[in-house]
Amino acid sequence: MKSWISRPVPQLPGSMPALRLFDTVIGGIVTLEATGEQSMYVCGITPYDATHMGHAASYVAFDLLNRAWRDGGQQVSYVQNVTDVDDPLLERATATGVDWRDLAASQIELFQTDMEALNVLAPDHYVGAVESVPTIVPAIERLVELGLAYRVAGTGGEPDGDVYYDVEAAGKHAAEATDAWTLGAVSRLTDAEMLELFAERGGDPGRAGKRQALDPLLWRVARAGEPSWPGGGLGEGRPGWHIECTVIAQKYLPAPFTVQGGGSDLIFPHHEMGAGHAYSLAGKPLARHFTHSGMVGLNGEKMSKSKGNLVLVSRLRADGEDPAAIRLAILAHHYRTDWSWTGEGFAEAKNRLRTWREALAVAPAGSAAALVAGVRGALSDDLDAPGALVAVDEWARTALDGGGTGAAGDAALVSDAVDALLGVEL
Ligand code: 5CA
Ligand code: ZN
Repeated sequence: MKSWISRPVPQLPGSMPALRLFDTVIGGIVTLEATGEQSMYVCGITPYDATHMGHAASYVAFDLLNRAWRDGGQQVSYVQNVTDVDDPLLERATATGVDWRDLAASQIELFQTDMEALNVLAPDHYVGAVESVPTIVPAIERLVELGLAYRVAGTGGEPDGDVYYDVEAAGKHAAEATDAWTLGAVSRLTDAEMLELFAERGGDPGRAGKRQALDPLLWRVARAGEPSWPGGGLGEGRPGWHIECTVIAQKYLPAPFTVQGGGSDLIFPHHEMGAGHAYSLAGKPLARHFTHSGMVGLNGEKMSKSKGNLVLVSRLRADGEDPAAIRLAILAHHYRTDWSWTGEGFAEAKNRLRTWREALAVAPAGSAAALVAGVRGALSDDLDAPGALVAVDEWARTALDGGGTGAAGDAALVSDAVDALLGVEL
């Protein structure tokens, strides 16, 4: 599928120090090896309510990583999916009387326009679930052949043939190797915690005929009124959610790739199961590191369509707000914290942007190099954007207090650094 267009990234003199990043799997900070080539898969939207501030925050978080890597001289391969067929999308389409394809297409378009406005660098491959069905089917067939997936007989009006991943068999199959996946390897949750989250997040622990309650769906055979695609030996149907991301990542990225990213609500079951599927298919871990961004609410409440409290990037843009200010409002929160969008927070971001722009006109001679080092230092420390903003704030205060006439070279370097590293155009 077509991706969006990235704006050019200014080249800066010098480079980013070694990057330290929080890894969910080990529950601590790791130093990323600067091998010269990095690869990242960030879970994309399910296109029915794009782009709310939670979505935006997750893509801005991983955009910081992308920019930090590039500044450190690393080549980055970046892949993002779009879950353009899944239950929530179909349910929303039915509820609103819109064709699911039109709903998906309109929300993907809106999302891409928002990403461009927010200066989020585009992935090299932007890949839909629907276009990936021909690659997903053989992967599921392979899991069945390996004895790690099984068909469930239909009961209670369900048709025969839905295919599930056998988490227990998969864990045993992999158990000899030290880097093997077993259930809980990524999320480090207890069985009780996993069960609760599985039910909340699209799993079906009570489905009759499953071997384990936590076995996730791989293939849903066709139902009347639902879209379906040819599934070879699996029969007509559509793919489950976790296998979608696994297969797309394996097709376009090395194994293992460097970082699997997404919001913290994806740790379980999505990234847990994806890691399992990948190990079963390739005999190698999916990714070296798993990193997750925090959840965004509105005025202290979880942002959700049902509560009617979504803050949409497109709505703010339509109101004439500057996307650079939206991006700054997001960057004021460390990517791993949960936070709330507030009017005051947005007002602060707009003030900050104004101050920075005013300061550029009076940039003190010789001030830029230290500012660039300060921003790099903060970002290399687990993408500490709030720390980077403070560094620019301090530079701006000094500039404005100095009352000088401004040094063009320093103004240009500060402006380039804020653009290249933070994605904010002054
Ligand atoms: N299509 C799947 C991923 S394969 C999906 O989760 N789509 S989504 O549209 O629900 O979310 C897209 C991304 O935004 C995910 O990384 C998710 O974790 C993140 N996200 C969703 N809601 C929020 C929120 N309220 N705050 C922060 N991040 C969020
Ligand atoms: Zn995903």
